[in-house]
Amino acid sequence: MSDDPIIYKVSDGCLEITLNRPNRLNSFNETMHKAMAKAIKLAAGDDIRSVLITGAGRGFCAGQDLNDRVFSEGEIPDLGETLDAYYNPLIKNIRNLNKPVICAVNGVAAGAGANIALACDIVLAAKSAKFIQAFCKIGLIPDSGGTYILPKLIGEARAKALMLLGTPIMADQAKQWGMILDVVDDDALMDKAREMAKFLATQPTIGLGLTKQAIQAASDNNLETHLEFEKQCQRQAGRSDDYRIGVKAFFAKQKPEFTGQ
Ligand code: T3D
Repeated sequence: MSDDPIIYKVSDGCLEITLNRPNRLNSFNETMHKAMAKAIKLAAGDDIRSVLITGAGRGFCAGQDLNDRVFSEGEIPDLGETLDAYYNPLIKNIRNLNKPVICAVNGVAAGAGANIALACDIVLAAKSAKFIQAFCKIGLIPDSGGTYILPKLIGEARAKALMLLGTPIMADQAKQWGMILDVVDDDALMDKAREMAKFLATQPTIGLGLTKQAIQAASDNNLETHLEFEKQCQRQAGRSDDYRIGVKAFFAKQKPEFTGQ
């Protein structure tokens, strides 16, 4: 396998991104952050209609590479800088991307690694995978959108317990709590994730992107505001080629051949 910290390939409209520092459980250093930013930028292209993120080796991602966080006596770091430069833009790019992002959690997902996975739209995990809000073990707070997204997924009580205790949660339990969509046998994970990503890449991309944005906006809106937002989204969806294609195919009793436009 390549030595690049991020490997990406495009096939059939799907961009597959692999975090690739397996000896460090795919934890992020600056080089990897920069490569990831480049890969995610590609996702915005018209030719990409779904994104799949996974990790190489036995882990998904162990968050920040702590080798870069060994400080000399008296040195006081500003971790806000890394969040500004890398983690926050990554989370915003995943959430703002107007197309579905699948995460295949192939192994342990810890610290920012867990929260990057949870920021994705559909999370599948290998049976052996676990999620750890490891931040409390080193005196930090959960970042990468964790304190925003996790309580929405599993409720405040469970989110607080995971984040204050740093207890690992296995994939099966994560599914049971509604944190992820599904658990797959380890050796079947990538086939299942790729199949889903390929399917999504054949679907009406504009409509799916707007659906994602509407769901994400819902909990911050009141009903009035949100109905208005849905109306604007529906207006936009109604102007897409895929809407016309979908309706035409319905009456012709044929499978629609969506173009993503
Ligand atoms: O700093 C900022 O800019 C702010 C942003 C912060 C975001 C964050 O993500 S902070 C949280 C950082 N991550 C962690 O605290 C997790 C640290 N890792 C672990 O707790 C454990 O490694 C795991 C629970 C993830 C997995 O445990 P296990 O027993 O399966 O594996 P291991 O033996 O601990 O790790 C395997 C190797 O990966 C090992 O290297 P070695 O001994 O074989 O040479 C280990 O040191 C390395 N590794 C794992 N995680 C990291 C790491 N190396 C650097 N940084 C890591 N985060």
